[in-house]
Amino acid sequence: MRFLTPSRPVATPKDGVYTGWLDEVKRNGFDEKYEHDDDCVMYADQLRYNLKQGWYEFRCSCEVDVPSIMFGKHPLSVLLASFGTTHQPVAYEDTVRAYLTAADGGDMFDVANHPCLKENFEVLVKSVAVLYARMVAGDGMLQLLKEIMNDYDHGLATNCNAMTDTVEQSNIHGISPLHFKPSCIPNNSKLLDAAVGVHPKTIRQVIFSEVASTEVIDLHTHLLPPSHGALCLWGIDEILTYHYLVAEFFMTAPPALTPEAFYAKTKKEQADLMWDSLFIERSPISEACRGVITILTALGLETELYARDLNAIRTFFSKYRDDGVEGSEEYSSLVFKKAGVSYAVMTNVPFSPLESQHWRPKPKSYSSNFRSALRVDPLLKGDSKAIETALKVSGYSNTLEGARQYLRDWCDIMKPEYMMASTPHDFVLPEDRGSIAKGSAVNVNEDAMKQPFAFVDVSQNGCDPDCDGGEEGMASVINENSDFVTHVLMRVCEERDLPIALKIGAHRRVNPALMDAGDGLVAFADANMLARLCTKFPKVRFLATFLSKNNQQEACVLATKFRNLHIYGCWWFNNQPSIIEEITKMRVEMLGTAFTAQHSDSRVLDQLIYKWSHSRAGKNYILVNVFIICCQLYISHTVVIILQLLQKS
Ligand code: RAT
Ligand code: ZN
Repeated sequence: MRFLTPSRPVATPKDGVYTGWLDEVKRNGFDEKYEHDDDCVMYADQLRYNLKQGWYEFRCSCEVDVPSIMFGKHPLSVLLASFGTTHQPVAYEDTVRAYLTAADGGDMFDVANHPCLKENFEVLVKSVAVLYARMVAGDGMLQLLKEIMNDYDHGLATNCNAMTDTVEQSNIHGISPLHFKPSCIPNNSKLLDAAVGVHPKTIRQVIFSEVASTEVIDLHTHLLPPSHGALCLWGIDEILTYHYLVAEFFMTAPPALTPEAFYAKTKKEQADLMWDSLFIERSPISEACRGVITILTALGLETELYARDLNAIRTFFSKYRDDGVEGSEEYSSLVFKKAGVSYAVMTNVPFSPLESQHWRPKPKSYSSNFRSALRVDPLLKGDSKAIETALKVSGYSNTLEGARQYLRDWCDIMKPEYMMASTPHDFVLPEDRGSIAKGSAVNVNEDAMKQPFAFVDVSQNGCDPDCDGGEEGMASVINENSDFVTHVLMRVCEERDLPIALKIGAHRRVNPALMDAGDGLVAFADANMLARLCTKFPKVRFLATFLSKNNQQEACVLATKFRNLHIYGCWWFNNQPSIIEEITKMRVEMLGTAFTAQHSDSRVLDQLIYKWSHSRAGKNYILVNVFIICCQLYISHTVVIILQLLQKS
């Protein structure tokens, strides 16, 4: 690294001897160096250093040819000095490579061209470029050494891979998923203050490396923690029996195999069938199948995968399984770490006795990787039977106040991030309950609502926050669907300042025999319902995602009309590369950064790995796309600013 230290000036060196400046010393340049000083120490071969003045000499006779920087052969130091100010690591890679392969430099030409070693050599080049860029930016050599020794698992024996900042070409071309990789540039590095520049290659690399190293928050999953025992799903048999895959399996399953017979089998038997059908007899190219491959590859099970050896794959998981809850905890932390997910929001259903037993009388503890969301589908559905049963079993009065108290108590127990519900496919907020202006009970002018800016007027004129849509005279017992919404759900959301997440457009049980795998979608869901909710409950913050591709543009428009509406994720049937690309581009164009690009909807822990590495980049390009689109949209100067803000955030 010292040989690569830039020296000023570029004046012709005497006998190839250059001057470098020690850390913390202002690089004043050769002229200010005292030639004859008692403090000089000769350390080798006529080379000296002076600790007091902070300089040292080094000899470099290496001349390199780096056409991307300068034509012809030039001394290494001249080339490095030509960079002037600090650059991003990728800018130095060609020069570092040229130095390392030069006979009078690193002399690694053979290594660089050895078929088995050239990939490793490239990793070395990239890691040297990072350290070099950081030193030029002003990060001290001692700081770098301390970091390597203290912050990396293997200290000075750390694989150079951990110190590279650029990503593989296969990532950039969308061939392979972009796995999480902690950044090798810490937040206190001076490199973060350096300009990104306007070179497309550098911008792309910076975007990829920022996206790869940013930990995500997963807004909606169906994961439950290891302390919830059998409800915490993980491992190959669960991965293979994911309902997205079961649906795919049944498209070509033998007619003799009924869904009932399939579900009657053990998990392992079901997984065997799925594996044989989707991964051996057919090519696993669907998004859900690709997900399985990504998980297994990330876990280091390529050999087992290539051998199509399901039992060998099972052996890997049984090592954790055999350690009981501790094994699940260990596996769970491994998955979160690999996926780069700081925490995942669970879906916690108080109405399910299987789940509530883990919360009452005392909540089971769980790691900070999990946070809760209180799922309240029966309230939105107006499923009075489910609500009445829940109230009765838990000893609450069968009244609206009883239902409110039930919710408040669950909020106290679960401490949810938000309430959530998937709306039933025929969900409508009755006009008389959710109408926009007080008194216009059933007289919403549908045509007027279709006019451009209809909702601006509506929200500006505003419905009185206390607008009750004219409920007076309605029954006070729980027998009205919208009473649950208006007087229970929204009221508690307001009281507790909790957002409500709505998932709109699922058509449950299109093919009931297939169970979860038999759910479908509503081609056009009623998005006006969302507008009415946002208007009627301005103090409640709504998170919304639509299942139909047809609703996506409308959702974006609504989000620009209501500040209490936030659009999130590419859900379920939208979670396909081509659709994600389309939706994400549209969202960036219409909403800027005011939306949440993705949530995983994982049901099996391991899925966090694939859902997020596909979402970071790969064919989906989600997060990377957001920033690449930004770059296409703005002039380069703005891009530089955006990237610098991103780097710092
Ligand atoms: O995406 C899914 O896994 C669906 O089965 C649904 O559960 C959906 O995510 C939901 O939360 O309703
Ligand atoms: Zn879900």
